[in-house]
Amino acid sequence: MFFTDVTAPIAYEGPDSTNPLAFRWYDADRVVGSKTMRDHLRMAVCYWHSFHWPGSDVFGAGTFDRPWLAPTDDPMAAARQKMDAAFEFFGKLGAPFYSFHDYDMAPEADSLAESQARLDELADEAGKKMEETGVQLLWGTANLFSHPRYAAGAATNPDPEVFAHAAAQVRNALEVTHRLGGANYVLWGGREGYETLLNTDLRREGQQLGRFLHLVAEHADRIGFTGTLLLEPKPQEPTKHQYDHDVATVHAFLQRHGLDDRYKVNIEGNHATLSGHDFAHEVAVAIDAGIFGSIDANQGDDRLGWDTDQFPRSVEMMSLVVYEILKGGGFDTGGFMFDTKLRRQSLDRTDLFHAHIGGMDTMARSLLVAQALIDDETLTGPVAERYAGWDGELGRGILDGTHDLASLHGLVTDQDLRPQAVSGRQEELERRVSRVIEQAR
Ligand code: XUL
Ligand code: CO
Repeated sequence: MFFTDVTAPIAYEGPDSTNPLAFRWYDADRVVGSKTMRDHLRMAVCYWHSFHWPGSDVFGAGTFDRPWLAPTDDPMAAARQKMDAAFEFFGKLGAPFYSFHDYDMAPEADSLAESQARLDELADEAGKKMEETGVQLLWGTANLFSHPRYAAGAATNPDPEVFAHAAAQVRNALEVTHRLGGANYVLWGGREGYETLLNTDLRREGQQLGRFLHLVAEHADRIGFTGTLLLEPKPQEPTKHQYDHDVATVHAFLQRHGLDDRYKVNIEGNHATLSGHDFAHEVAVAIDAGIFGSIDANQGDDRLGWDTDQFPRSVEMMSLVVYEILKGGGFDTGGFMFDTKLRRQSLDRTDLFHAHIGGMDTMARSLLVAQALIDDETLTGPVAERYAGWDGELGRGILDGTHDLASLHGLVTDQDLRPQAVSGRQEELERRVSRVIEQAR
């Protein structure tokens, strides 16, 4: 046992509770709208930041109390300890899902064959623990960015041998994800991009990435993987220009390469804001394009221009994200995955509980707000009213081709049309949303 400060599963105690190790909003079995909170939110803990990262940064060593990460000459024994810690945590927290990269579950070895053997062995153990605890896999992925071979990209590397290595690694990770019943498989292209055009053939790199994604989709079909394939947009970091910049860029790329019916997106809050968008904007664009898949639930810092991966605490921001998702029909195979890091000074193992309980409460409260916005039609009425003209004779005639430029010119001049500007009522609508946030219970 690694989390001895937490002796029983975290319980729901209601909004007035002052117990720091209890949920105030996440009441898994409570029905909201048509589903339980558990089924709406499908929340997942990530293996890498929570169990594989020691609290190091570019300036300093690990700070966290994580005995399973201590230096060792038996990396497989350490990986088993890490897995024990992870599943003890998932169970006590009551998280229904988790996610992992190949090499945060199984330490990478000298050869791909040995790495694969290690991953197969540990994945079998994970499978047993999943059966025992009922925790499910939201998604698996391959780490195609840490090893020096990937410095110039994985699929977009100028060297096809690196492409081959990445392909082989994804084949293994995809098969393991499939064996563990993963609901999705994610590809995040942290090194798929470039630093300078002086050494880059942008066109070739795009073709390589398109080919890679076709190979992955073909293999998924061949092995009968029925989960969703997801690309995770991010504009930069670690690479200066990343090809999967934002949702709209990814959508255009998928269309250009004939992949838009095969891939959806995994949208991360902090990546959305790094690309200069509101988080809710990215979700709305994905839903509109029919490529909405899943969410990495985190948030950045208002003044830091990098990916701080903080636990979600803004109900104001998350309510608008959940609202877009509910309007779009909710998650299918996706969920809210905590791609989130503790601050480096949060040394204690129990800090992992405080952070996740806070994140889960933020998402649960945001769900209540979003459902209330839908039930009260807080925004649907004003939006419908704003566009009402498009349901009238003129609006319909423009869209269905009855009108052309000449007929519209005739209409404006003959009738001396002088359209009047009307208020967008933004501040009034913001106040309506605030009232729902204050009152949603
Ligand atoms: C990096 C990031 C990754 C992906 C999975 O910014 O978000 O953790 O989610 O590779
Ligand atoms: Co992420």
